[in-house]
Amino acid sequence: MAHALRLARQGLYSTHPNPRVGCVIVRDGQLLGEGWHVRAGEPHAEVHALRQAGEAARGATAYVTLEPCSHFGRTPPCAEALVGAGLARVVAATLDPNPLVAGRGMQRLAEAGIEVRVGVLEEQARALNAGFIKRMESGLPWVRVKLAMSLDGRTAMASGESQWITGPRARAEVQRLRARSSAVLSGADTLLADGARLTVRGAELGLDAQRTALAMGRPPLRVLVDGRLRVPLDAPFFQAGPTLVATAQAGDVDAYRAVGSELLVVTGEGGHVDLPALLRELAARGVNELLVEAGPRLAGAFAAQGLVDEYRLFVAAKFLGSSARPLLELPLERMSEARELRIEDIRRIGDDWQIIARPASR
Ligand code: AOF
Ligand code: ZN
Repeated sequence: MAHALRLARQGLYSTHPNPRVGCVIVRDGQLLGEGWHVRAGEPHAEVHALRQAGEAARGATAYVTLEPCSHFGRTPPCAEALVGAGLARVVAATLDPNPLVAGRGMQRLAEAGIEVRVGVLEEQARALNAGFIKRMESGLPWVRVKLAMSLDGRTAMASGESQWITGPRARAEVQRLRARSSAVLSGADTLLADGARLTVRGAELGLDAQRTALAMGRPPLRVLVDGRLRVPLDAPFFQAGPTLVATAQAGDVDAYRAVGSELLVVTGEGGHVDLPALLRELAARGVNELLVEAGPRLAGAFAAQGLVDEYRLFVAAKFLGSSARPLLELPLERMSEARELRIEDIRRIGDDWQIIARPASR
């Protein structure tokens, strides 16, 4: 199963909106076939592994990182393929939360007399597809908020000057975070301040040629939250390809369409963009993982509304001083209001540090 998980991770940048899945077929300690799901519309992991194993699959064991599917989607059901190939045993890391499957895959296998087991390296398997699982279970994407700050918790000088707080290695990591996401989101403040495009740039990913090609073949949807439509249509963001603009007021739909952009009106309280409604809409469009790369106000709004699943905090070893801007606009008065986080990982990236943290409540 550990090997099947390694295979599944090959699809990190390309399977959207599908989950990343790997499969190996084994008999008497011998590897007979292996495969991973590359992209939606193409064969599932099991199909690749079965093709490789051929007749040898009869009586063998399949390890799959996700319950084999039982439905006709873009491809036929893997459970049937496994039954047809005569597998003796199928071990799945975790069940498929897709309501079209949800246990029916394992059930079909068991009914055909195959020995089944679920729950091997389940935690790792679920972590790899946290976005897909959350979308299937709650109709919302996995929201990952990227923030970059100095050791004294500042993000930009008072002037707004903010680029290059962290070094090239950390920026490459952010590129990979973009590339694995179904969508990347920012706000009008950020785009107006630094002309961000939110694109994935192959040369900056730091990946091998195969993975770079997979990542570039499926660029994330770029989303702008612009409540009052302040970002002009000649901004670099719009020049870099199709986008989705979420706004709180009616606008010139045709003008946005002319630059390859879709205008989505989602008005919430106080004339702001209704972030939960936007998240539901993104999930409905198949967004599993959403990367939020916003300034203190928008990132603060995501935090204040309890919409964040994961923080990626890049910390640069420098002080920006007391007149620089804070990381999040989150006006809290008392210690009792403090937002508790649980740190999952801290690692050095070049001269910077990356902290992965989750709200303690999740
Ligand atoms: C598997 N093995 O490798 C994957 C599965 O439209 P389709 O046919 O690609 O089906 C997509 C659904 O199939 C997806 O939502 C998820 O439930 C499952 N993904 N299942 O047996 C795989 N990628
Ligand atoms: Zn399948």
